[in-house]
Amino acid sequence: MKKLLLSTFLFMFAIMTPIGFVSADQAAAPLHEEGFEGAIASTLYTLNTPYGTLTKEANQVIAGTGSIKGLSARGTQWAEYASLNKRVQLTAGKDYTISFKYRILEQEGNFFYFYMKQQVNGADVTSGFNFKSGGTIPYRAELAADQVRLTEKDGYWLAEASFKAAGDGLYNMLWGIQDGGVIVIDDVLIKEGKLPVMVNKTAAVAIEGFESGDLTKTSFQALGSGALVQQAKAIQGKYAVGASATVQQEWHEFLATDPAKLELAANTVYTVMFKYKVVQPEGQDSYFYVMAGTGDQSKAMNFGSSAAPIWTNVDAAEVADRGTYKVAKMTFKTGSTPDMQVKWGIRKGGAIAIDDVSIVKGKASIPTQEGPHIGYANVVDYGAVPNDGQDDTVAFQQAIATGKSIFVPAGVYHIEES
Ligand SMILES: [Ca+2]
Ligand SMILES: [Ca+2]
Repeated sequence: MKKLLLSTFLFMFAIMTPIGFVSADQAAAPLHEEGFEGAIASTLYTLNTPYGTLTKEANQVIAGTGSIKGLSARGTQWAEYASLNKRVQLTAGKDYTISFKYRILEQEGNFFYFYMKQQVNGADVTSGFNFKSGGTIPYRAELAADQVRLTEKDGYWLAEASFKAAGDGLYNMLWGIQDGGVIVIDDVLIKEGKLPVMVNKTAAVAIEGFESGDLTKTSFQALGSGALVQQAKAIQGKYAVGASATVQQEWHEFLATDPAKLELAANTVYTVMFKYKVVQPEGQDSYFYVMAGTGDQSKAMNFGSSAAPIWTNVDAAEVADRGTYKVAKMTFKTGSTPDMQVKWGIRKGGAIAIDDVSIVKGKASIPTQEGPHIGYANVVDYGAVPNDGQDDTVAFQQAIATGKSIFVPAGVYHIEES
């Protein structure tokens, strides 16, 4: 069985956003699975009167034809509506993950909760978490932050928690409501293994040098006159993206992130950095620009032949001169619109080439030293291939051996413990 070495790597990722990291450990057969499609007596669950019922109402059910519904009034402190009482055997020292779907039908007075209880050496060991509308977890017991995850899905939320069984035995697992609220839960699943560490697989793009010679293989799309250019116009390597516009073209966009491959989260700080070469200088009242977002929420920087931004509405925009080309960066916070793109354009004439584009979460400065990947070891450069189902362990080890910070482009990687 494949395991993820992620805990070893996490500190290295600390300065970069870990991206696209998904465990390969998905194959284990569930220990327990319940979708509440039949009578409750046919399940291992106990519903506690008056809080728990089996609902078959189509507008309440999450999946299939039945879900469990928990309902309690304001002022009721600990309303345990459902339990899975000592029916699932767990083994001491093993990691398990429990997941269930839920939908809140009426907002909590205080919180909803899920807890596990077990006797270890005669003492109760309790672990679990409280959760609220909007996916917040006000309290966790005996579970680290990365062991509990609430993810919004289409029409419901998925709760996942992983834990190490403190002792052999049959656990008591229970679901409840604190101070009123109405909730439905469904599709409870318990399986061996830790919660895979998973972040938005398109949260950022590694440094893109366009060296595949195929824009469709990147997280970018060409607009207008934008196209891959070669050789003389390339800044680093063989390819760059080039574009030109006439003085009559006021806002000529030529490159954008592909929203199908790269999604910028709302209200999040990102830094976009890229190299550029002015092929035909901008004229008077003319400039090149990079922008994120639209309308009132857009963040932009205008740049050109000078080694400083021409104009910007962000605090952290920079241009550095590297002789034959320049490096520009803009740190910006996205607005409340979740589908933001980063776009490059030309206003009123000029020609430009863009290369080595990176978009990462958080702040970053233009490095003082130049290198093909500006101080980062990109695992892809060491042979890791995302999304191919093959083992990437050696590539990661080699990238780590460089002593540089590790950069992980979007995708799924498989790493085996040795
Ligand atoms: Ca169901
Ligand atoms: Ca290049």
